[in-house]
Amino acid sequence: MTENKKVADLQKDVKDSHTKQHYTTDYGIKASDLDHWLKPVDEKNNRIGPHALEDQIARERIHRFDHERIPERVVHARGAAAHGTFKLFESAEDVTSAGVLTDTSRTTPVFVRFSTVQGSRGSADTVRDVRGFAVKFYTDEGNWDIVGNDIPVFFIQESIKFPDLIHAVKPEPDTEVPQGQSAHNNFWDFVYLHPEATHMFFWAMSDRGIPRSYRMMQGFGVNTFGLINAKGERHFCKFHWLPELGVHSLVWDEALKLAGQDPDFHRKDLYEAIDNKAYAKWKFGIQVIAEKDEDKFDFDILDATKVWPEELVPIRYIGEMELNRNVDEYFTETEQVAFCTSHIVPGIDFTNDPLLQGRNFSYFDTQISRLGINWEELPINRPVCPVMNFNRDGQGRHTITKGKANYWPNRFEANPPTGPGNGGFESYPAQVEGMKQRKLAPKWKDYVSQAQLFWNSMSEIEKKHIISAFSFELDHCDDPIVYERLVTRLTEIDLSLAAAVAENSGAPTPTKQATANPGHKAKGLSQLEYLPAEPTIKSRRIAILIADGYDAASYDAIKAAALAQSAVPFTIATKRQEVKASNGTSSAKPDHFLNGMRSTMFDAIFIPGGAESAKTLAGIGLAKFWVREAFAHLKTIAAVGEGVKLVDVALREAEGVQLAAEGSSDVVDWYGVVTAQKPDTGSSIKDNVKLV
Ligand code: HDD
Repeated sequence: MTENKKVADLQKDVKDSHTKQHYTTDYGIKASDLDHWLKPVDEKNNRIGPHALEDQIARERIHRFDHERIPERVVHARGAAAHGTFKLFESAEDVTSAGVLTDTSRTTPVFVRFSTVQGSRGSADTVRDVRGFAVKFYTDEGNWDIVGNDIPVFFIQESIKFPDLIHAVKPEPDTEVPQGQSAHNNFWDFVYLHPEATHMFFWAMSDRGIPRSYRMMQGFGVNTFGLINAKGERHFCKFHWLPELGVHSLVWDEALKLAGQDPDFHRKDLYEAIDNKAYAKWKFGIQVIAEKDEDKFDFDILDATKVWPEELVPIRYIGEMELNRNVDEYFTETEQVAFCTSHIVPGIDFTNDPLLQGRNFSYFDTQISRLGINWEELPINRPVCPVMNFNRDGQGRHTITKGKANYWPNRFEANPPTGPGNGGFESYPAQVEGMKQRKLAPKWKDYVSQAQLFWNSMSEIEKKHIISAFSFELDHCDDPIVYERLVTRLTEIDLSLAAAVAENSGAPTPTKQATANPGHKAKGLSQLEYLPAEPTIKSRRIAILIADGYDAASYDAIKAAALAQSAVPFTIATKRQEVKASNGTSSAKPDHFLNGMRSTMFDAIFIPGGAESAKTLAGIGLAKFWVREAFAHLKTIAAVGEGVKLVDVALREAEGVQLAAEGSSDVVDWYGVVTAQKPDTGSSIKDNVKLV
């Protein structure tokens, strides 16, 4: 860990709060009392008087507290972050001169912040939304930020529309509803009125919108950057992150429940994995297009609403990132980190991607209102390479710079720019043509082809999930013009999809495919293609359900087996006090008691043997519900010996509920078990029970 230059740099500022050092005020005097405001006290008569304004210690504490909040990010307010390292295993020197992408001996520190987009800082993690995936590389040549998402395309082509997009998706202005969701009139109204959003909203309605973990998401730089090599040649480039653990999602019922049961599910998952040394890893890839090939595609390669299909432009994986250190303090690191698309290093350049051009303005600007003009001096933001410039003054300036040279040119020839060809940043001398106008070129008009490509490339179960997601979202829109028009947009992609969504959302059933769908498919769009190279349970959470009288042998065995494969076993019992095993000698200290957790928080459930334990659990409604709910969410449930009894009773009763409810599906839905569909068949719990 010490090889991480950024972590070493931050340690200079880290204080330990767990010391016996006496409390001091901000100006350094030791305080003798922190519990009372200075005031007249007449102890004899039991009387106290008003606060003395004089108490500088009490005033300082209140003043500071009053100003603790800063504006949250206007988007991506809710996030979690970690430190790590980036290593290159193959030099990309044929296309770039950037040290971070050519020097395979380097270990470059990174700081990565994942986020949701819509919700405020206190919103839930598991909502349906796009996830931010922002990486800051602290390179030897300065900071480089890839401010990306878990979805490779964007809603709009022109950055001027960003305020409208965000106003439309954020809670509506009159009621400030809904929080953390796009399921409302304004969002669907806006995206209908901006057809270019179609491709991205298909991605957002797919399982990509409800990831199982930040560690199980792909990342994409989205915009088109330029790579410049030592010969001065330019290639167009898109950046990719591929998770070692594969791409996995929650099922919608789980996501909904977790939003209430454990709103911090994703951030805890990240911290827990790193604490357990199950370090998350991603491969880093580039897609490059030579300048001469710029016009060879049906779409404009600067259009952020389009992917570059891998069949046409293969991804070259050249590096690996590992997240291996949790933050010491949320605010100073995760909240104060500030990413800018304009942070690039020599060897990388911008292109005329219009969205990127606007972003380059916006990020720098927003940091000033969040953090003040000297935000790049904050510990988490400052580079690990030397910084020397003519910046002076401004609120919260930290650096003390000696001497008189605060301008260029100066008579001291102090801090000169490098001049051309000496490793300083040089913009690529690109040819610029065209009349100055407020428009895009004709090639940018096709919004249907790639949305169709995405839909066609989905597996059957992914298609079902997309239909459910559209149906859920539009069900939350109560203005008929919104859901009716959106269904007409869907007829441009696929009629059967549009008809299914119409039925669920209340729109008239469409009968005509509005735009021919030639049925093209592409590699890399279905997330089912991204399973881990080797099947793994690393970092997966396994709940072991026990009560007094459990079988120590099977309990110990599963725990040891889980730990051996770097999974995380949790003992869940009828109480949190010591639980006694059937052998009369062993016992277990549970991590949680049954009602403190829910099956949604785990990836698998194991029930060890032990007649008394199984009997107790089988008699507890909540224990049975755990099994049923996990079963309905298609989780692995394993039981040995008498532990099978709990599974048997839970699932037989579930079938009983289903049968008893024949003709009255309300009752079934009330149990919440039928709504979750088995991903590979879409069958209900009743069918699943028969499979057992
Ligand atoms: Fe953005 C934050 C990703 C378009 C303006 N954006 C922000 C973050 C991510 C993205 C991951 C959070 C960074 C963090 O963790 O601090 N944004 C994207 C992607 C886009 C995109 C992948 C499309 C390619 N964004 C976009 C546009 C604009 C912005 C077109 C404005 C013109 N984004 C911002 C912002 C934010 C931001 C307002 C809010 C907080 C911040 O920048 O630091 O400036």
